[in-house]
Amino acid sequence: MEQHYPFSLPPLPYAYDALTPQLDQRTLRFHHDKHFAAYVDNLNKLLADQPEYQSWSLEQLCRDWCQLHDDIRQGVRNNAGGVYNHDLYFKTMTPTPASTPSGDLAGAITRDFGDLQSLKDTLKATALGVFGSGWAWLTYDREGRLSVQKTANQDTPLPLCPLLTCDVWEHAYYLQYQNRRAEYFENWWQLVDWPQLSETYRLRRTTFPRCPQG
Ligand code: MN3
Repeated sequence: MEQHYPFSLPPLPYAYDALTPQLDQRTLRFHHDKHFAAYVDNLNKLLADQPEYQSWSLEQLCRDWCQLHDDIRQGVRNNAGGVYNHDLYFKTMTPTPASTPSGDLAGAITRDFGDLQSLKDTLKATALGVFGSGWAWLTYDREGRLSVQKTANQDTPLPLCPLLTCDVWEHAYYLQYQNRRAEYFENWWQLVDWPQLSETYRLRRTTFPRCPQG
């Protein structure tokens, strides 16, 4: 998201029913229109009377939240992270997924995980291992090395650059899957937009120009 205050809610990049049966319309409506929107609104409210931070990019707010004034520090940490994480989450799912990565990314997955199944197994174990609310990530560093990370609450993996993320807050799946996080993960995995991720990774020197590791 290439912007600063006031932030706006990015539209869902596909129709609300486009990801069925893996994610149903009701789940997407609540997740995007209520939860994601609330993070955007709350972040704007926190920054409304903080002109010195209104030029900060979303990445900067997420990465450097510890430098903010005491009274807004934790709120910005939570809500800027909520905006950043959900933006990536919705953008990296697609109604017309391809089953495999290609190009540089395919090579990097082989190099760093062995194969795609091993990456999936690691990411799944990480997603299922998040205690409470959080996120499981596929990230890359300055050298393009891939790794799987987890973060709690709405924390981001910055300064590692995120490529893909699975939201394992219950609000991401509870309406459709109740407590079945593993089933949600398996179905979410089917929606991953590998062509887009492959292109992002190919362009990694320029895709995240503000990312210190990029
Ligand atoms: Mn969420």
